[in-house]
Order: sequence, then structure tokens, then C-alpha cells
Amino acid sequence: MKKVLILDTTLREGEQTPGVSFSIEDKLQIARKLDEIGINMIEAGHPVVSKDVFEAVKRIAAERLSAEILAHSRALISDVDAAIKCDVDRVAIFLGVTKEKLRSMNIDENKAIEMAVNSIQYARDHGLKVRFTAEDATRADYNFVVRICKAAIEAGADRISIPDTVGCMTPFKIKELFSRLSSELNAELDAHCHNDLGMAVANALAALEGGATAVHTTVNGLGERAGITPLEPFAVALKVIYNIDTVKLDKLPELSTMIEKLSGIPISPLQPIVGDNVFSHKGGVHSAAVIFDPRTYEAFPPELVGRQREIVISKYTGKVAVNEKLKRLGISLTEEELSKLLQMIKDRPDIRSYRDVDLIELAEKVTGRKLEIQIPKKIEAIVLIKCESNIYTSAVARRLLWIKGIVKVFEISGDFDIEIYINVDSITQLNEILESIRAIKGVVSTNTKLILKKFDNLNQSTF
Ligand code: HCA
Ligand code: CU
Repeated sequence: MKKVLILDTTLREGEQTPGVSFSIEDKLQIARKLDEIGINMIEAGHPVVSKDVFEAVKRIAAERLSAEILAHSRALISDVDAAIKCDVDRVAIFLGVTKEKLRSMNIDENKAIEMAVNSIQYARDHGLKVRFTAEDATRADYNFVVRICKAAIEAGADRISIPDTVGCMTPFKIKELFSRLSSELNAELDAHCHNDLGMAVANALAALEGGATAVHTTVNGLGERAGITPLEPFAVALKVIYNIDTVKLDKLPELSTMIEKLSGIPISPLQPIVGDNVFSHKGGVHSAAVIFDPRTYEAFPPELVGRQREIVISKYTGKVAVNEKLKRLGISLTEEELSKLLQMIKDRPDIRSYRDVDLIELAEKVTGRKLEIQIPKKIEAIVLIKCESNIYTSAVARRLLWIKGIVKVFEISGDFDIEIYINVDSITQLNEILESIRAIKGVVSTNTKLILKKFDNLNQSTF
């Protein structure tokens, strides 16, 4: 595998995610960011879908970014016309090639080839580069796929997309398919892998091994149903496994957060590369080894993707990790004090993880000394949220729980519907959270109250 191009289709496939609709301004912002991190091709949308999609594709094309800008299109002259009007670099003409799809469109194989060829020639005559997509190619008759792709290439398509439209391939099978196709077709091949069985990254890598030269991705893996190959783990796997450079890896977290906000689709804490947990170590054995040498439990250093390693302090923690954490806070304890502190942690399985302030408090308890430790002051706030009357409040509540920094969510009675507790490091972060809350569908208004002083059940201030 030598050259690998990444086509990002967050703006087209990604907007086909249920619940997602980007504004034109959002799309411009996303396209600029994708270009900035080094994406080679941006599939900006399917212009005939709606007026705003048309406008967005046209305005993105007018930005004259370094990336090649594509418009999606059915094999119809009217769709290609819309792409021409948007002044994109390339049109991606797709046509279903399975028997079932042809039957549903009431056309036979010859008619399908004719439609593909006519629309491709029309696009070429109007100065556009063309990719032809044999939609659902992985489930279609192999000989027909070759036949229609050869006709498409002859008509002027220099790229062919072979999508695994319903995500039913295995890495082994898709590698073989791409090897066969690349030996028969005189064009560059794109892999577009859906994630229905969780194999989209593996299948994309295998397609490259078979001879594909471009892979389609979306940020956070957005797309129809279970989405497609997520950009973040795919680009990092290319670097870590194959030593192939593509996009700026350290910019992936901010891109992911941007799409999380603009799409309203939260990512899981376990999501590779960008999830909250993926550089945290919890088990005592793990943490101790990682403190000794991070390679013991890390496939690659978090710094590669602009992140930092974290050691979680909880009942699973051992002495080494607690000692290391305290040392970083400037606290040194005797062996006996350390054991006592660890016992206190293990005696409270209900506390899921200890923050630095909590550890300092425990250290003060075991030493009986007041420790003058300066730690960045946290910002804590309570936000009251009103929802639209026709919305299911629990759906909003659940979505809120996924936003980083929101620690507790309560459904309440009275003037407001939800109350949340926020714990962050800065006012900027608090503002970002408030923006994300207001962007959630169904949220009508928010009322934010900063916490000035807090008391726990022993009536002691924790500040
Ligand atoms: C679609 C189908 C598609 C096309 C992929 C491509 C698929 O949503 O129209 O053009 O390469 O998965 O087959 O996304
Ligand atoms: Cu798709």
C-alpha cells in the first residue's frame, strides 16, 4: 500500500445520520476544518436534495480549498446539471447495481449501463471529473459490476467507488474483491465501508491492502444506520500499523468535538482516539505498569493525537498510582500514611473516581496536617433547563449526560424540567457546555447558577 487518499463525506453521508442537519454556515466551517487538517477530497453534498444543500455545495466549491470538492449525484442528467451549477471539481455518480435494486427501479442491466454512461459523458462534456459508484457492489453480481464499471471508465470516470453499502463484508473478502477489481479496472478505486457489523475500519484497511487508493470516512463515523469508517481510528491505524501519514492526527480531537456539537450526536467515552476514557488507566496493575513504562498498556502515545494520559484513582487503584498522583500534587506521605489513604479509597466503592481535591482532602485526613496545595479552582454550576412540551424529557436528559463536564442530571418538577450539575476547569468550558445544551433539539431555555460554596453531609465546606 503506497498512496492513500482520504475522502471525507461528513457533509453528505454524515448528514444522512438520523437527527442531523447542518446549516450552510456549519458546513462551510466543517469544510474549512477538513481542508486544514489535510483531507484530500470533500464530498460536500447531493445538490438536488434541497435548496440549502445546493447552496452549501456551491459555497464550499467557491472557497477554492486545497481539497477536491465533490457533489453526489444519481445517474440522471438533471442531477449532474445541479453539480455543474455548483461548480464542483468532481461529480460522484451512483447507481444501484444489485438485481433487487435494478428491479426496484424497473430497469435492466443494459439500461443501467446506458444511464451511467450517458450521465458520465454529460458530466465530462461539461468539464467535470467523474467518480462512478457501483452502489451495493459487494452484494451484486461480480461480472455485472465489472461490466458497468468498465463502461463507466470508458465514458470518462477515472475513479470507481466500490461501496459495502450495508456493511456485510469481512476484511478477508473485501481485500480479495479489491485485488480482483484492481487487476481488471483501469481506474483508481475508492472503498466506502458501512459499519453495520462494526468492521468499517478493518474493511477499509483491507480494501487498501487489496488495491484501493482512497477511503471514504466521516468524522465520528456518522452516516446511515451504524455509519461508515470513522476518520479518527482509520487515520491513526494507517500511521500506527502501516506508518502512512495522512491528516494532522493531533487535530482529530478538536474536529471530533466540533462535529459532536454541530451534529448533536454524542460520542461514547469508549470511542477510539477521541472518547473520554481511551487514554485513562484504572486497574492497579495497569496503572503501575504504565507509570513505569507507558508502552506496557498503550498501543501508541496519547500525544500522537494531541491527548494526555490519565490515571484514574478509584477502588481499583494500587499504591504506585496513588503515590504518583500525590507526588505530582507535591504531597509526599510515609509508607504507613499511604497505606491508610489507600484503605480509605478502597473502603468507598461508591466513589467512582477521586479528583485531585478529594485526594488532598484524604491526605490531610491521614496526616492530620493542613496541606497548602494550590490546585486550579474548579468551576461548578447548576443549570435549570426547560424543554418543549411535546418532547420526551428523558431523551434530552440522556443526551445531556454525554456532554463532558455534566456530572449529574435530574428530571425535576416545577417551572423547569431538568436540573444539571456541571464541574469544569474554566468559564470557557462552561460556556461551551451551555452552547451544546442550547443546541440540543427540544431545549427551550436555560438558567445558569454558579456555585459559590458547597457543603457535604458533614456540614464542611469542600472549597
Ligand atoms: C448513498 C449510497 C452510498 C454511496 C457511496 C458512494 C453507499 O447513500 O447514496 O458514493 O461511494 O453506501 O452505497 O453512500
Ligand atoms: Cu454510504
